[in-house]
Formats: sequence, structure tokens, C-alpha cells
Amino acid sequence: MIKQRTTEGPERAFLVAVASERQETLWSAEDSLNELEALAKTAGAEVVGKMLQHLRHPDPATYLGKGKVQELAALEQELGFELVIFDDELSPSQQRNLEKALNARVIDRTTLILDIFAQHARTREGRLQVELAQLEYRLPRLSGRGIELSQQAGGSLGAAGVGGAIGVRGPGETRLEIDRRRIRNRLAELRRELEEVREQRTLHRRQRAALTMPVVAVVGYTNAGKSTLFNALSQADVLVENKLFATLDPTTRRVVLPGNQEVLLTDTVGFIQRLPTRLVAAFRATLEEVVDADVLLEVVDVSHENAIEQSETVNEVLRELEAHEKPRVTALNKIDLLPDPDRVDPSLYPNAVVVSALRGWGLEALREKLAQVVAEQMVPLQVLVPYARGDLVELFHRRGRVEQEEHRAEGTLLVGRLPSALAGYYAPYRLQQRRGLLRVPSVRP
Ligand SMILES: Nc1nc2c(ncn2[C@@H]2O[C@H](COP(=O)(O)OP(=O)(O)OP(=O)(O)O)[C@@H](O)[C@H]2O)c(=O)[nH]1
Ligand SMILES: [Mg+2]
Repeated sequence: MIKQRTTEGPERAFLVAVASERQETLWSAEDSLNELEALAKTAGAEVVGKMLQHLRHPDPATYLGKGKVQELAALEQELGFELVIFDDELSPSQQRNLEKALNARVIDRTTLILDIFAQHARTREGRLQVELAQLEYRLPRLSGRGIELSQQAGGSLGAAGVGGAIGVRGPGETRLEIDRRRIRNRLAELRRELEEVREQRTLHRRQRAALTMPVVAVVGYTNAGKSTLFNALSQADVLVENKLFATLDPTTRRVVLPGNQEVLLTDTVGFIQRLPTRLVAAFRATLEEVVDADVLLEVVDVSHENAIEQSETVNEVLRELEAHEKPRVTALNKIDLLPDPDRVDPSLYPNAVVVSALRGWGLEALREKLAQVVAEQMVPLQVLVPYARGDLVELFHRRGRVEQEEHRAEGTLLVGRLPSALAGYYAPYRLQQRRGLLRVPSVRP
């Protein structure tokens, strides 16, 4: 039986992790458990205790060893928690067995992350994606326990996931009381709707591509300060919170970099370790912003004790998305929190600049670095534009980077770099370089 929530206020949660010998990631079980605590608090729980067991392998039936399960049941009597969160993915049978042995509801890391996503999804696409991911995750876990689940879901789920119990909130209308057949139907419907949204998005992106503005995607671990930096660079007003996954839906703004280079800056959802691939897939549309970007701006919270693990996790996710080879600028953020900022070694990261997004430190250097890396993505061009085509001179200034400009008798000489997509417009006015001298081509329009 699943215990109903008896009191208002935060759910009391107990956290559990197993440190197995076969360490798959570079994260230690302790650090991961601490992160789980931050996640649980973000979801609105009050964490009343944590437990870490060292095991060769997690127990296939109960995840924890039998003795530890008993210990946990005793702690439950003592501390009175109603929720146990495991820092791993539990199999459906492990979850069932644990719920039998305990009075409390049992959820795993993935369910918790999905719950936070559900709370933070704002756009239609975000909501669809979260619901899809939740249902896909729940479907195999439904077998034989439909009745229990409908009791659990009854009444505790408010609209838009507000006020529900952790792990069973959802942004859509779908609730656990519906049976598996209805879930399957809903899944098909969601996929269809998402496909529609995706088509619109592709269209939107094509229109954007026609603007030929380079796209810079802000990426990084959750809570690294991406939205704060995004706001500082774009004077935008994106929700900034000391919470994990405050941002779920991508936001895009036009930003003018030094040298008048315009770019589209996109704020994105944060990454986290052990985000199941399935989940990453559900957020494909959101992450397409990353896949599509010309340049990545990675934000690293250098004040975090796991800054290296976090940055490596970001690399892993980028690799999964096949975006890890894109040109990258790194913002080593929250430098204001370090007692000894000089100890940060920017040479460890690609094109790194030390900043404090919150205090506005280092932003000019970062903008310069971004302009430089964006410019490297452009083709070098030397043109002599007749005075009648002032629009092309203006376009070069707006979209490209002018390194030299001279007003000659025949027109305006421009030397610089331009997105390759625009180079065609200047084909009639191109100059070739010979023996270091600029020469007007013999064939003129
Ligand atoms: N001290 C300090 N705090 C910062 C800095 N940058 C961001 N923060 C704080 O870090 C927290 C997270 O910032 P966000 O900008 O929401 O981080 P994010 O990377 O967008 O997080 P998600 O969207 O949740 O993945 C907030 O409390 C910010 O105020 C900084 O340079 N210095
Ligand atoms: Mg954010």
C-alpha cells in the first residue's frame, strides 16, 4: 500500500545510493548522492536523511542488500519519511519489492528529474516532451499495479503539475489512473503532436538560417549560470533560479558582439550526469538548438567542487548529440565565489574566459572571444563595392567583421570576414590578392 500524504508542506524524503565496484562514471557515489539531494530539494522535498551502501553489485531484487532494506524500514519508523529516492534507475520489480518492504513511496533518479522537468516546462513543446518521457518511463512500470497507482494518483495531481506528490506530477492531463491502453494511445498522440511542433520549429529555423546570423548556443551543466550569462549578454530576462533545471525551454535573442557582429544567442536546458539516453531523445527538439548551433558557449561553474566532473558530463552529452566538435568558447563562471581566482587555469578549456555572470565581470573579454571564434567560422573577403551598392557595405558591417575599410574613387574597399552564405552577394566585387597588392579584377559588371 502506498501511504497517502497526511500533512501539507514539503514531502519528507530519504535518499539512498549504492556505490558499486564497477564504477561507470567519473562521479563518486557520494558526490552523486549530494547532487540527488539538490535535485530533491528543487522538486520541493525536505531531505531527512541519506544512506550509502557499498556493494559489489546492486541486489537484483531489492537494489540494496537485504540487511540495508531492514535498516531502512527501521529508519522509516524513526524518521517518518513518506518518500524514498534512489540515486539510480530502479527496475520495475526492484521498485515493487522495495515498496512492499517499506511504507513509503519509492522513486528513482530518473523519475525525480522528470518531475522537475514537469514542474518547469512552460511551452507547449516542453510539456509535450515531458509528458512523452514520463509516460514512456512509466509504461513498463505499470504492469500489475494499476490499482495501487490509481489510488496514488487520485486527487494528488493538480493542473500543470502544481501541488502534486513528487514523481507523479505531470504537465498534461494524463494521469496514472488511465490504463496502459490509454497510455499507449496518448503516447501515439503525443508523438504526432510533437512531430507537428518539430515541423514548425524546422520551418522557423530555416527562416532564421535565411538571416545568416551565426547561432551561438549556451550549454552547460544545470545551475552553472547559463541563464544568468544569457541575460547579461543579451539584456534579456530569463528566469534565473538557484534551482536545477530552471530553464527547460530554449530562448533565443539577437546579440551584437564587438565589431558589430550579430549573432543569435540561445539559452538551453542544463545537462546532468546519468540523464538516460531515452530522456535525452525525448528532448531532441530542444537539443536540436545545440545540434544546430554554429558555436557553443559552454558555461562552467568553477566554484563547484565537481566542476571537472560536470564539464566532462557536458562533453559526454555533446558527444551523444554529435556536437562535441563544434567550435567552443568556455565561460569559467562564478569566479566571484572563489577565494583565490588566480588558481583557475583557463588553458584547460577551449577558448576560456574567466567571468562572473552575476557581477558582470569579464563579460567584455568574453564578448571579444566570442566575436573572434564566430569570425573564424567565416570566410575572408576583400571587396571593392561601388558607391551605388551602399546596402552591401552596410550588410558587411552588420553580418560580417570589417578589418579594413577605405573609400576609393571606384567605391568602398572592404577587407574582413563574412558568413560563407553571404559571400555570393559580393562575387562581382571581389578583389584578388597578388604579390600582396590589391588588384581590381579585369572583368567588372
Ligand atoms: N555567485 C555567483 N552566482 C551566480 C553566477 N552566475 C549565476 N549564479 C547563480 O547560480 C544560480 C543558477 O543560475 P542560472 O543562471 O539559473 O543557471 P542555469 O545554468 O541557467 O541553470 P538551469 O537552467 O537550472 O540549468 C542562480 O542562483 C544564479 O544567481 C556568478 O557569476 N556568481
Ligand atoms: Mg537556466
